[in-house]
Amino acid sequence: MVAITAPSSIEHIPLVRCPKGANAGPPPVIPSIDLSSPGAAAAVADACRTLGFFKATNHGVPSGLADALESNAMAFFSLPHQEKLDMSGPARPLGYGSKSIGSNGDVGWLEYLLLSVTSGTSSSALPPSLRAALEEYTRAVREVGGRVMELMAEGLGLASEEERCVLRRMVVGSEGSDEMLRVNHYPPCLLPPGRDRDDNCGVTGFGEHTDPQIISVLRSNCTAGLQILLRDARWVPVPPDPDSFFVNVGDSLQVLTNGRFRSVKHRVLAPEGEESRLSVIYFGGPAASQRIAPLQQVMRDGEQSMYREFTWGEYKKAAYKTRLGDNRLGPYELP
Ligand code: GA4
Repeated sequence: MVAITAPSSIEHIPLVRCPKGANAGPPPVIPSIDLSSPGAAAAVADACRTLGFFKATNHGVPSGLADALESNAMAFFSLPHQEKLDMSGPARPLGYGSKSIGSNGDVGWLEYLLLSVTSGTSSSALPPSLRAALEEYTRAVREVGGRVMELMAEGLGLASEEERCVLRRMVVGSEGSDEMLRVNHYPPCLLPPGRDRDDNCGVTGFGEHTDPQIISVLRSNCTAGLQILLRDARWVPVPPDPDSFFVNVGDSLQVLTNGRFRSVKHRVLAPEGEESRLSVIYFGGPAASQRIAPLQQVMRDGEQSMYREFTWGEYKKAAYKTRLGDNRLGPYELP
Protein backbone atom coordinates (compact mmCIF):
# COMPACT_ATOMS: atom_id res chain seq x y z
CA MET A 1 0.00 0.00 0.00
CA VAL A 2 1.21 3.53 -0.74
CA ALA A 3 1.20 5.92 2.23
CA ILE A 4 1.14 9.64 1.67
CA THR A 5 2.24 12.36 3.97
CA ALA A 6 -0.47 14.24 5.82
CA PRO A 7 -0.64 17.98 5.28
CA SER A 8 1.88 19.62 7.60
CA SER A 9 -0.60 21.61 9.67
CA ILE A 10 -4.21 21.05 10.44
CA GLU A 11 -4.59 24.09 12.66
CA HIS A 12 -6.36 26.11 10.02
CA ILE A 13 -9.16 23.73 9.12
CA PRO A 14 -12.07 23.04 11.42
CA LEU A 15 -11.78 19.60 12.92
CA VAL A 16 -15.09 18.09 13.84
CA ARG A 17 -14.85 15.84 16.85
CA CYS A 18 -17.19 13.03 17.69
CA PRO A 19 -17.36 10.62 20.62
CA LYS A 20 -15.89 7.33 19.44
CA GLY A 21 -18.82 5.36 20.77
CA ALA A 22 -19.56 3.41 23.89
CA ASN A 23 -18.13 -0.04 24.27
CA ALA A 24 -20.91 -1.18 26.55
CA GLY A 25 -22.70 -4.41 25.78
CA PRO A 26 -21.60 -7.48 23.88
CA PRO A 27 -19.39 -6.86 20.85
CA PRO A 28 -21.76 -6.80 17.89
CA VAL A 29 -20.99 -9.00 14.96
CA ILE A 30 -21.31 -7.64 11.44
CA PRO A 31 -23.11 -10.35 9.44
CA SER A 32 -20.81 -11.88 6.87
CA ILE A 33 -22.67 -13.42 3.94
CA ASP A 34 -21.23 -15.77 1.33
CA LEU A 35 -23.00 -14.50 -1.78
CA SER A 36 -22.85 -17.87 -3.49
CA SER A 37 -24.23 -19.93 -0.61
CA PRO A 38 -27.74 -21.40 -0.85
CA GLY A 39 -28.92 -19.42 2.18
CA ALA A 40 -27.63 -16.07 0.88
CA ALA A 41 -31.03 -14.51 0.06
CA ALA A 42 -32.47 -15.18 3.52
CA ALA A 43 -29.28 -14.00 5.23
CA VAL A 44 -29.19 -10.80 3.14
CA ALA A 45 -32.83 -10.01 3.97
CA ASP A 46 -32.26 -10.70 7.64
CA ALA A 47 -29.20 -8.38 7.76
CA CYS A 48 -31.08 -5.65 5.86
CA ARG A 49 -33.99 -5.87 8.31
CA THR A 50 -31.91 -5.76 11.46
CA LEU A 51 -28.88 -3.62 10.61
CA GLY A 52 -29.26 -2.37 7.04
CA PHE A 53 -25.67 -3.46 6.60
CA PHE A 54 -23.62 -6.60 5.95
CA LYS A 55 -20.34 -7.89 4.64
CA ALA A 56 -20.39 -9.77 1.33
CA THR A 57 -17.80 -12.49 0.75
CA ASN A 58 -17.26 -14.90 -2.12
CA HIS A 59 -18.33 -12.17 -4.53
CA GLY A 60 -16.22 -13.30 -7.45
CA VAL A 61 -14.37 -10.00 -8.03
CA PRO A 62 -10.63 -10.66 -8.52
CA SER A 63 -8.56 -8.80 -5.91
CA GLY A 64 -6.38 -7.33 -8.68
CA LEU A 65 -9.13 -4.90 -9.72
CA ALA A 66 -9.36 -3.26 -6.29
CA ASP A 67 -5.57 -3.32 -5.88
CA ALA A 68 -5.06 -1.56 -9.22
CA LEU A 69 -7.66 1.05 -8.34
CA GLU A 70 -6.15 1.55 -4.89
CA SER A 71 -2.61 2.16 -6.15
CA ASN A 72 -3.77 4.45 -8.97
CA ALA A 73 -6.03 6.39 -6.62
CA MET A 74 -3.23 6.84 -4.07
CA ALA A 75 -0.91 8.08 -6.81
CA PHE A 76 -3.61 10.58 -7.83
CA PHE A 77 -4.16 11.80 -4.26
CA SER A 78 -0.38 12.30 -3.87
CA LEU A 79 -0.41 14.93 -6.64
CA PRO A 80 -0.34 18.65 -5.79
CA HIS A 81 -3.75 20.05 -4.86
CA GLN A 82 -4.05 22.23 -7.96
CA GLU A 83 -3.29 19.35 -10.32
CA LYS A 84 -6.03 17.27 -8.76
CA LEU A 85 -8.46 20.13 -9.14
CA ASP A 86 -7.40 20.77 -12.73
CA MET A 87 -7.87 17.12 -13.67
CA SER A 88 -11.34 16.59 -12.36
CA GLY A 89 -12.75 20.02 -11.52
CA PRO A 90 -14.05 20.98 -8.07
CA ALA A 91 -16.76 18.72 -6.60
CA ARG A 92 -20.06 20.35 -7.58
CA PRO A 93 -21.10 17.70 -6.61
CA LEU A 94 -19.03 15.60 -9.08
CA GLY A 95 -15.28 16.12 -9.20
CA TYR A 96 -12.44 16.45 -6.69
CA GLY A 97 -13.26 17.58 -3.18
CA SER A 98 -11.15 18.24 -0.16
CA LYS A 99 -12.47 18.57 3.39
CA SER A 100 -15.79 19.96 2.25
CA ILE A 101 -18.75 17.62 1.69
CA GLY A 102 -21.88 18.75 -0.16
CA SER A 103 -22.54 22.48 -0.25
CA ASN A 104 -24.10 23.19 3.12
CA GLY A 105 -21.10 23.44 5.40
CA ASP A 106 -20.24 19.81 6.17
CA VAL A 107 -16.53 19.18 6.60
CA GLY A 108 -14.43 16.08 7.20
CA TRP A 109 -10.82 14.98 7.30
CA LEU A 110 -10.70 13.63 3.76
CA GLU A 111 -10.25 14.29 0.10
CA TYR A 112 -12.25 12.49 -2.55
CA LEU A 113 -13.28 11.97 -6.13
CA LEU A 114 -17.00 11.73 -6.84
CA LEU A 115 -17.74 10.39 -10.30
CA SER A 116 -20.77 9.47 -12.33
CA VAL A 117 -20.60 5.86 -13.50
CA THR A 118 -23.00 6.43 -16.33
CA SER A 119 -21.93 9.75 -17.83
CA GLY A 120 -18.14 9.46 -17.37
CA THR A 121 -17.67 13.18 -17.98
CA SER A 122 -16.21 13.90 -14.54
CA SER A 123 -13.40 11.37 -15.13
CA SER A 124 -12.42 12.24 -18.69
CA ALA A 125 -9.30 14.27 -17.73
CA LEU A 126 -8.02 11.87 -15.05
CA PRO A 127 -4.76 10.00 -15.68
CA PRO A 128 -5.46 7.20 -18.21
CA SER A 129 -4.31 4.40 -15.88
CA LEU A 130 -6.62 5.66 -13.13
CA ARG A 131 -9.50 5.87 -15.60
CA ALA A 132 -8.86 2.35 -16.80
CA ALA A 133 -8.74 1.05 -13.22
CA LEU A 134 -11.95 2.93 -12.37
CA GLU A 135 -13.75 1.49 -15.40
CA GLU A 136 -12.73 -2.10 -14.70
CA TYR A 137 -13.58 -1.84 -11.03
CA THR A 138 -16.92 -0.21 -11.75
CA ARG A 139 -17.95 -2.97 -14.15
CA ALA A 140 -17.23 -5.55 -11.46
CA VAL A 141 -18.74 -3.75 -8.46
CA ARG A 142 -21.91 -3.01 -10.42
CA GLU A 143 -22.34 -6.73 -10.98
CA VAL A 144 -21.95 -7.31 -7.24
CA GLY A 145 -24.58 -4.64 -6.59
CA GLY A 146 -26.90 -6.23 -9.13
CA ARG A 147 -26.47 -9.70 -7.62
CA VAL A 148 -27.09 -8.33 -4.12
CA MET A 149 -30.27 -6.59 -5.29
CA GLU A 150 -31.51 -9.92 -6.71
CA LEU A 151 -30.78 -11.61 -3.40
CA MET A 152 -32.59 -8.80 -1.58
CA ALA A 153 -35.67 -9.29 -3.75
CA GLU A 154 -35.58 -13.03 -3.26
CA GLY A 155 -35.15 -12.57 0.48
CA LEU A 156 -38.20 -10.29 0.49
CA GLY A 157 -40.18 -13.24 -0.85
CA LEU A 158 -40.47 -12.18 -4.48
CA ALA A 159 -40.94 -15.50 -6.14
CA SER A 160 -40.77 -15.30 -9.92
CA GLU A 161 -37.64 -14.72 -11.98
CA GLU A 162 -39.18 -11.47 -13.24
CA GLU A 163 -39.96 -10.17 -9.73
CA ARG A 164 -36.49 -10.96 -8.46
CA CYS A 165 -35.00 -8.54 -10.97
CA VAL A 166 -37.24 -5.63 -9.95
CA LEU A 167 -34.61 -3.80 -7.87
CA ARG A 168 -31.67 -4.65 -10.07
CA ARG A 169 -33.50 -3.40 -13.15
CA MET A 170 -34.13 -0.01 -11.55
CA VAL A 171 -30.39 0.53 -11.35
CA VAL A 172 -27.94 -1.62 -13.28
CA GLY A 173 -28.07 -1.00 -16.99
CA SER A 174 -31.32 0.92 -16.68
CA GLU A 175 -31.70 3.87 -19.06
CA GLY A 176 -30.69 7.08 -17.24
CA SER A 177 -29.78 5.32 -13.98
CA ASP A 178 -27.92 7.48 -11.46
CA GLU A 179 -24.93 5.38 -10.45
CA MET A 180 -21.89 7.00 -8.84
CA LEU A 181 -18.48 6.00 -7.62
CA ARG A 182 -16.82 7.76 -4.73
CA VAL A 183 -13.12 7.33 -3.90
CA ASN A 184 -12.38 8.62 -0.40
CA HIS A 185 -8.89 9.21 0.91
CA TYR A 186 -8.51 9.79 4.65
CA PRO A 187 -4.90 10.75 5.48
CA PRO A 188 -3.74 10.04 9.03
CA CYS A 189 -4.85 12.83 11.32
CA LEU A 190 -1.68 13.61 13.26
CA LEU A 191 -2.28 16.29 15.83
CA PRO A 192 0.36 19.01 16.07
CA PRO A 193 2.57 19.08 19.17
CA GLY A 194 0.81 20.56 22.14
CA ARG A 195 -2.65 19.44 21.02
CA ASP A 196 -3.52 16.37 23.00
CA ARG A 197 -5.71 13.69 21.66
CA ASP A 198 -8.80 13.05 23.73
CA ASP A 199 -9.01 9.27 23.79
CA ASN A 200 -12.79 9.30 23.87
CA CYS A 201 -13.04 11.44 20.78
CA GLY A 202 -12.05 10.87 17.22
CA VAL A 203 -11.72 13.33 14.38
CA THR A 204 -14.54 13.07 11.88
CA GLY A 205 -13.44 11.79 8.51
CA PHE A 206 -16.96 11.64 7.07
CA GLY A 207 -19.82 12.65 9.36
CA GLU A 208 -22.79 10.46 10.20
CA HIS A 209 -25.38 10.07 7.47
CA THR A 210 -27.53 7.62 5.58
CA ASP A 211 -27.09 7.16 1.85
CA PRO A 212 -30.04 8.41 -0.20
CA GLN A 213 -29.76 5.77 -2.97
CA ILE A 214 -31.08 2.20 -3.14
CA ILE A 215 -27.83 0.44 -2.35
CA SER A 216 -24.17 1.26 -1.63
CA VAL A 217 -21.29 -1.19 -2.02
CA LEU A 218 -18.05 -0.28 -0.26
CA ARG A 219 -14.53 -1.67 -0.39
CA SER A 220 -11.67 -0.28 1.69
CA ASN A 221 -8.01 -0.95 2.31
CA CYS A 222 -6.93 -2.38 5.69
CA THR A 223 -7.21 0.91 7.59
CA ALA A 224 -10.11 1.05 10.06
CA GLY A 225 -12.50 3.97 10.57
CA LEU A 226 -15.94 2.98 9.32
CA GLN A 227 -18.62 2.74 12.01
CA ILE A 228 -22.31 1.94 11.84
CA LEU A 229 -25.09 2.98 14.21
CA LEU A 230 -27.07 0.16 15.80
CA ARG A 231 -30.77 0.44 16.67
CA ASP A 232 -29.77 0.69 20.35
CA ALA A 233 -27.84 3.91 19.49
CA ARG A 234 -24.41 2.33 19.82
CA TRP A 235 -21.74 3.19 17.25
CA VAL A 236 -19.79 0.09 16.35
CA PRO A 237 -16.57 -0.15 14.36
CA VAL A 238 -16.59 -2.22 11.20
CA PRO A 239 -13.29 -4.13 11.02
CA PRO A 240 -11.83 -3.49 7.57
CA ASP A 241 -11.60 -6.40 5.16
CA PRO A 242 -10.10 -5.55 1.77
CA ASP A 243 -11.18 -8.94 0.36
CA SER A 244 -14.86 -8.28 0.98
CA PHE A 245 -17.49 -5.71 0.12
CA PHE A 246 -19.73 -3.97 2.64
CA VAL A 247 -23.31 -3.34 1.58
CA ASN A 248 -25.53 -0.52 2.90
CA VAL A 249 -29.27 -0.21 2.56
CA GLY A 250 -30.05 3.31 1.29
CA ASP A 251 -33.07 5.51 2.06
CA SER A 252 -34.74 4.69 -1.26
CA LEU A 253 -34.65 0.97 -0.50
CA GLN A 254 -36.17 1.65 2.91
CA VAL A 255 -39.13 3.24 1.12
CA LEU A 256 -39.31 0.59 -1.63
CA THR A 257 -39.63 -2.08 1.08
CA ASN A 258 -42.02 0.04 3.18
CA GLY A 259 -39.60 0.08 6.08
CA ARG A 260 -38.78 -3.65 6.06
CA PHE A 261 -35.17 -2.87 5.17
CA ARG A 262 -33.61 0.01 7.11
CA SER A 263 -31.10 2.50 5.78
CA VAL A 264 -28.12 2.49 8.09
CA LYS A 265 -26.48 5.53 9.64
CA HIS A 266 -22.72 5.33 9.25
CA ARG A 267 -19.66 7.54 9.60
CA VAL A 268 -15.89 7.38 9.29
CA LEU A 269 -13.33 8.44 11.89
CA ALA A 270 -9.99 9.71 10.58
CA PRO A 271 -7.04 7.34 10.97
CA GLU A 272 -4.87 7.99 14.02
CA GLY A 273 -1.95 5.76 13.03
CA GLU A 274 0.48 5.92 10.15
CA GLU A 275 -1.71 4.63 7.36
CA SER A 276 -4.23 6.36 5.16
CA ARG A 277 -7.68 4.91 4.73
CA LEU A 278 -8.81 4.52 1.14
CA SER A 279 -12.36 3.47 0.37
CA VAL A 280 -14.29 3.16 -2.85
CA ILE A 281 -18.07 3.22 -2.77
CA TYR A 282 -20.51 2.41 -5.55
CA PHE A 283 -23.89 4.11 -5.12
CA GLY A 284 -26.77 2.48 -6.99
CA GLY A 285 -29.43 5.08 -7.75
CA PRO A 286 -32.22 4.78 -10.32
CA ALA A 287 -33.19 7.18 -13.12
CA ALA A 288 -34.39 10.62 -12.00
CA SER A 289 -37.96 9.79 -13.11
CA GLN A 290 -38.12 6.53 -11.11
CA ARG A 291 -41.03 6.55 -8.69
CA ILE A 292 -39.92 5.63 -5.18
CA ALA A 293 -42.84 4.02 -3.35
CA PRO A 294 -43.30 0.62 -1.69
CA LEU A 295 -43.12 -2.24 -4.20
CA GLN A 296 -46.58 -3.73 -4.67
CA GLN A 297 -45.04 -7.20 -4.52
CA VAL A 298 -43.85 -6.75 -0.92
CA MET A 299 -47.01 -5.19 0.51
CA ARG A 300 -49.43 -7.33 2.50
CA ASP A 301 -53.17 -7.00 1.84
CA GLY A 302 -54.38 -3.68 3.19
CA GLU A 303 -50.90 -2.48 4.16
CA GLN A 304 -50.52 1.31 3.92
CA SER A 305 -47.43 3.06 2.63
CA MET A 306 -45.37 4.65 5.41
CA TYR A 307 -44.14 7.35 3.03
CA ARG A 308 -45.44 10.00 0.69
CA GLU A 309 -44.18 8.96 -2.72
CA PHE A 310 -41.48 10.81 -4.62
CA THR A 311 -39.23 10.39 -7.61
CA TRP A 312 -35.51 9.76 -7.26
CA GLY A 313 -34.85 13.11 -8.96
CA GLU A 314 -36.98 14.95 -6.36
CA TYR A 315 -35.34 13.13 -3.47
CA LYS A 316 -31.82 13.78 -4.71
CA LYS A 317 -32.55 17.46 -5.23
CA ALA A 318 -33.97 17.72 -1.71
CA ALA A 319 -30.98 15.78 -0.31
CA TYR A 320 -28.58 18.37 -1.67
CA LYS A 321 -30.38 21.04 0.38
CA THR A 322 -29.77 19.12 3.62
CA ARG A 323 -26.83 18.70 5.97
CA LEU A 324 -25.13 15.32 6.08
CA GLY A 325 -26.63 14.21 9.41
CA ASP A 326 -30.22 15.32 8.66
CA ASN A 327 -33.08 12.85 8.58
CA ARG A 328 -33.86 13.13 4.88
CA LEU A 329 -36.78 10.71 4.93
CA GLY A 330 -38.48 12.56 7.79
CA PRO A 331 -40.43 14.97 5.57
CA TYR A 332 -41.81 12.04 3.54
CA GLU A 333 -43.03 9.97 6.50
CA LEU A 334 -46.81 9.63 6.70
CA PRO A 335 -48.52 9.84 10.09
C1 GA4 B 1 -24.15 10.76 1.03
C2 GA4 B 1 -23.91 9.53 0.13
C3 GA4 B 1 -22.99 9.84 -1.06
O1 GA4 B 1 -21.64 9.95 -0.62
C4 GA4 B 1 -23.41 11.15 -1.77
C5 GA4 B 1 -23.26 12.27 -0.75
C6 GA4 B 1 -23.54 13.70 -1.24
C7 GA4 B 1 -22.22 14.40 -1.65
O2 GA4 B 1 -21.22 14.20 -1.00
O3 GA4 B 1 -22.25 15.13 -2.64
C8 GA4 B 1 -24.31 14.39 -0.09
C9 GA4 B 1 -24.69 13.25 0.91
C10 GA4 B 1 -24.44 11.98 0.13
C11 GA4 B 1 -26.16 13.35 1.40
C12 GA4 B 1 -26.65 14.80 1.67
C13 GA4 B 1 -26.01 15.84 0.73
C14 GA4 B 1 -25.57 15.12 -0.54
C15 GA4 B 1 -23.58 15.52 0.63
C16 GA4 B 1 -24.69 16.22 1.31
C17 GA4 B 1 -24.52 17.03 2.35
C18 GA4 B 1 -22.62 11.34 -3.06
C19 GA4 B 1 -24.89 11.18 -1.96
O4 GA4 B 1 -25.52 10.82 -2.94
O5 GA4 B 1 -25.50 11.69 -0.84
